[in-house]
Amino acid sequence: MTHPDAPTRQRVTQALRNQRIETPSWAYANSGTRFKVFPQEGVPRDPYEKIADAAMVHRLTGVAPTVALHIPWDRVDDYADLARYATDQGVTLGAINANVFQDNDYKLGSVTNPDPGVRRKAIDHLLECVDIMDRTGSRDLKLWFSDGTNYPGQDDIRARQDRLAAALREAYDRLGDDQRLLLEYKLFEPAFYTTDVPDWGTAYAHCLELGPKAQVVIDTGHHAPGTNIEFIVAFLLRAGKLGGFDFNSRFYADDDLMVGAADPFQLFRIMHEIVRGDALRPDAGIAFMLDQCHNIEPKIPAIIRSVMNVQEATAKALLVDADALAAAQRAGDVLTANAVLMDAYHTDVRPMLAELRADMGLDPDPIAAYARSGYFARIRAERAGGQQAGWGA
Ligand code: RM4
Ligand code: MN
Repeated sequence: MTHPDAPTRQRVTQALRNQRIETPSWAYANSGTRFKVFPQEGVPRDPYEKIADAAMVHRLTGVAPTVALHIPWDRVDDYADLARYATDQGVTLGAINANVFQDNDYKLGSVTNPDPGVRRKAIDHLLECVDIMDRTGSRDLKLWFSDGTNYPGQDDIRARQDRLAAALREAYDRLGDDQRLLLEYKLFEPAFYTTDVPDWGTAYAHCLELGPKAQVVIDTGHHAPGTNIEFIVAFLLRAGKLGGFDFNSRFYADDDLMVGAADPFQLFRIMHEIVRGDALRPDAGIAFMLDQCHNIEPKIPAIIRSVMNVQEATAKALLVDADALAAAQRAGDVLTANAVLMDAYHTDVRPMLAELRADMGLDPDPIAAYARSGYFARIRAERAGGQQAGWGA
């Protein structure tokens, strides 16, 4: 598979041309660990500047036309104006991420808090996010809850599930016809004993109960080490319950490093299941989003690199010879089946992607193009002073 034939190249590049990857507003802002945030020069000071950076990533890659917002980090007075600004820049607003994890009231949980007043406040925030979606034209409400407990006996595990279900129901019932609720899971952190949505099974069960507009989102960093994520992808796709991804990489826990940096082979295996499920097409409804933090590396090039990493894994997945694989699987030919997959994985797809970019009127090397563009010098000068954006409202 070192030299894919012309029809294969044609099929693969067509699919890659149509691929869509959403970048997160918060990845352009300052971030760090609980030990230290190292501020960077030129970092956006408001949602408009984050969108400008996202638009730059799209201009260079051609496949990142939407940017996700996080509320309240990206709260503005006039969302229609923000949406207009995005369109002027050549992008549109994507998923709205609710944030019910940074208020003092949420110490014991948000939608699962034992105090009904706190639950009301958290649910009202979810409803506010749907109001925002109406104004931004966003399709997806993405929910991640930090809710959980630290000590056995701290709260009633089962009652918390009831409270969660009631909150999700209220948010779900507020959705318009073309809107979706994407429920994200994470096994632990910040809660260390129980987490109320710890795994895909819990998320799936709640989504099933809610109805067709509720789907699961897989954040690739939110699993125990060794978890077979591609199995989860295959299962949820088959069930029609995969809504999207928050892509990033992990070595240990929720590291939020660049997707494809820690384990490009895993990313390939995930994308293979996507291709196998015919879910790459934008109209298949899977949101391919990044959820990353660039704590020590320059942010815009890191996001460009991440987009390219997803493209490379996708290209390799598209190169899998599906007929040969199916034949080997039918024949029970374990070694050939595995070899078909590995042949595709070992193909150097970078020249094909460079050629595709040239065909799309882009620079074949987006990272070099960014370095040459003068964009960084400009934002560094323009964004001197003011309050840099970070993980605060
Ligand atoms: C969470 C989760 C959410 C993200 C926040 C910042 O761990 O991954 O998707 O919005 O972090
Ligand atoms: Mn996430």
